Amino acid sequence: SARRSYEFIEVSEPRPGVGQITLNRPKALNALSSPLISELNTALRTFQASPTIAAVVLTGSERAFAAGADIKEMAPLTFSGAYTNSFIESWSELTTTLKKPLVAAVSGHALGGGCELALMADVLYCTATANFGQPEIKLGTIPGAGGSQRLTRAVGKSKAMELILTGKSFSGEEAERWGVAARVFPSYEALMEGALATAETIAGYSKVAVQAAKEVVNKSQDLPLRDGVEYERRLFHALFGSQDQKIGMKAFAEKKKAEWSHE
Ligand code: CO8
Repeated sequence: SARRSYEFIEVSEPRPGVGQITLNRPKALNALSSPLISELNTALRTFQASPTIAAVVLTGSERAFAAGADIKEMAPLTFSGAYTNSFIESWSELTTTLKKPLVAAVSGHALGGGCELALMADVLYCTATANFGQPEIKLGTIPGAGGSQRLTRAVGKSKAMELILTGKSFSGEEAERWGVAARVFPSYEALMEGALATAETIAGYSKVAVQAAKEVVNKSQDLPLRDGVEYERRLFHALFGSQDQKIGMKAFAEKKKAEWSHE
């Protein structure tokens, strides 16, 4: 079962096919300590392996999605210690472990590593008053979990430079306007309803097609256009070998609802 006990996160299955991970370290505004990240990775692996979960929602509290990496844990780190232990590397397990779509629901602070974690999601939803930013420069360091790369791809070089060099934060409303967030919501309740509804919609489709769709969109972030288009076409061709392509197109012709085989 996906249910087991964690100290810094909560795990639930709030809708059919939907797994939810709630960061739950309220005393530190969900600062992303190594033990928290380790629990997050365990929960992601469990959801990836679960036959009943088809999409995942990642959220924090109304006050904080996550206020960053744990500054108190990082303060004494040395170069050689961080380098040889690959500090932060395990954070990106989210982007490699989970082949099922992940919707991030961001309310409150999403700063530093919290902003970077949100940027790793497949779909980012937030409240209008969410507080995003990469304040690392104020601590004498720089983003370390992909922020300089993913934020730049999302908002363009000039805006990313401004944000990362000044450490100024930006609102959920701005995040939506700049394309960082797919949608913005007026309240935490509306945010969670929106995120769960989207995850449930995704979970209602063919698992094979959903995984392929996530894979090809992600390729657009890594590959030159020509290679990305070719990659998409190969996978598009491959899906003619799935049962669900036959089921989906037959159901359309017969004006029926598709009953997916997930094969
Ligand atoms: N790490 C550790 N503890 C934190 C963190 C954090 N990032 N953020 C907040 N806390 C703790 C506070 O220390 C405080 O604890 P205590 O009650 O024991 O003093 C508690 O959470 C509540 O925080 P505040 O009292 O400060 O709450 P406020 O509402 O006054 O302020 C803020 C909220 C504005 C979010 C404020 O807490 C803040 O500025 N936090 C730090 C934000 C920040 O700089 N984040 C970036 C960290 S650096 C980083 O993430 C690098 C990422 C690189 C990727 C991986 C490499 C590490």
